[in-house]
Amino acid sequence: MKRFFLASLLLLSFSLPIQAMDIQAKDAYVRAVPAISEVTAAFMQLHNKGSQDRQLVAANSPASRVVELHTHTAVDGVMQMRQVEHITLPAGGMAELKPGGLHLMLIGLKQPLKVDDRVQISLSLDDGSIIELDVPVRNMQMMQQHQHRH
Ligand SMILES: [Cu+2]
Repeated sequence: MKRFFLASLLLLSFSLPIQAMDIQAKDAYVRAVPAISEVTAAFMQLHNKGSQDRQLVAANSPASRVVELHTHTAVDGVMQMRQVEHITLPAGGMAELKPGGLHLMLIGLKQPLKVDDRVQISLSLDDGSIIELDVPVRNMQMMQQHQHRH
């Protein structure tokens, strides 16, 4: 019995990091906002290289009071933000968090975020694993102008 218990512990300690490594965040950034703003949004692609669907169930950041999972939906033809319980990361696919769609909402910013600041964001998944991200602050307007030039 004791041996079985130890074997289970070993399995657990090996399986958690492996599952977390299946999820990779790419092109993550936080939108720079005017100093008076107390909210901003974070965007990224979350790739799931695993064979099982994963759910992003929560997010936290020391930069804000709370982080909510949000999406945009059209209500009577007007796009509105809505909080969602989780964001599905399909097996072998990805969830794209982008302007006008899914995003992380940082609410109650503790200090102004300037371009090139770094924001720590941790993502909690439904299997109990946590992904720590170090995300740069970007100026969205500048990025759009940059894209037009090419
Ligand atoms: Cu939002």
